[in-house]
Amino acid sequence: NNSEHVSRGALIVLEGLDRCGKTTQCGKLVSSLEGRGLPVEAWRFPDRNTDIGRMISSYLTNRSQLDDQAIHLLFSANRWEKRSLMENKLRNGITLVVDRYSYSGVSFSAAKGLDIEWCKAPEKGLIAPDLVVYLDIMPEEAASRGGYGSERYEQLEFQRNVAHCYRILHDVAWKVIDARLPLDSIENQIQGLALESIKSCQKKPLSTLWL
Ligand code: 2DT
Repeated sequence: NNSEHVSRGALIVLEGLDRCGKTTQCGKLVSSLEGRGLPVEAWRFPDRNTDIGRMISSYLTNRSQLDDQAIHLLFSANRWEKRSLMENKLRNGITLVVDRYSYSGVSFSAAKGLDIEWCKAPEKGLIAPDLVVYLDIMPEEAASRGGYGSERYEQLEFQRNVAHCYRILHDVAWKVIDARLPLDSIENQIQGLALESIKSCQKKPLSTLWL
C-alpha cells in the first residue's frame, strides 16, 4: 500500500430516476477518464454479486418478499460491506464512478412512506461522494423512454414519489443536469465536472456522509 505517496481518487456518484440515462453516462465517463490515462473503476449499487446483493436482486425481481425496513437495511449493508474496499481504492488513487449510492437508498425507501431520517441513519459514516451528478428527468418522460423493465420499482406512480424524495435530499454539492439534453452534451458536462472534482479532491481528506 503506497497510499501516502499518491493523491487520492474521487468518489463520483450518478443518481436519478430509472431510465434517466445514468448507466450509459457512467460508462461514457469511465471510458473518457481511462482515455486520459486516469485510474478509474466503474461501480454500481446494489452490487448484486455478494450474498446480500443476491438477496436484494431476488427482492427486486419479485422472487422474494421483505418488509420495507428489512430491504432498506440490506441495501445499506450492501454499501457497508464494500466500504473498506472503496476506501482502499480511493486512497490508492483510483477514481470510482458509481451508478447509484445512498441517495437511491434513502429516496426509494422514503418513497414507500418510511421516515427520511430513519432511512438516512444507517448510511451515516459511509464515505461521502466528492461529486453527485443528478440526471434530472420528469417521471413521465422517463416512462416514455422505451418503457420500464419488470423490476419492482419500475412504475410511474412510484417513480413520482422517488422524484419527490430526491428533491428533499438534494443539497449544494449536487450538480443537476437536464437529462433531456443530447447525449454528448450531457457527457461533456459530466466529464468537466468529474475532471474538476478529481483535481480538487487531491487536497481534501475523505469525508463521511450525514454526520
Ligand atoms: P438498478 O436498476 O440501478 O440496478 O437499481 N435501490 C437502489 C434502492 O431501493 N436502494 C438502494 O440503496 C439502491 C442502491 C433503485 C435497482 C433498484 O434498486 C433501487 C432501483
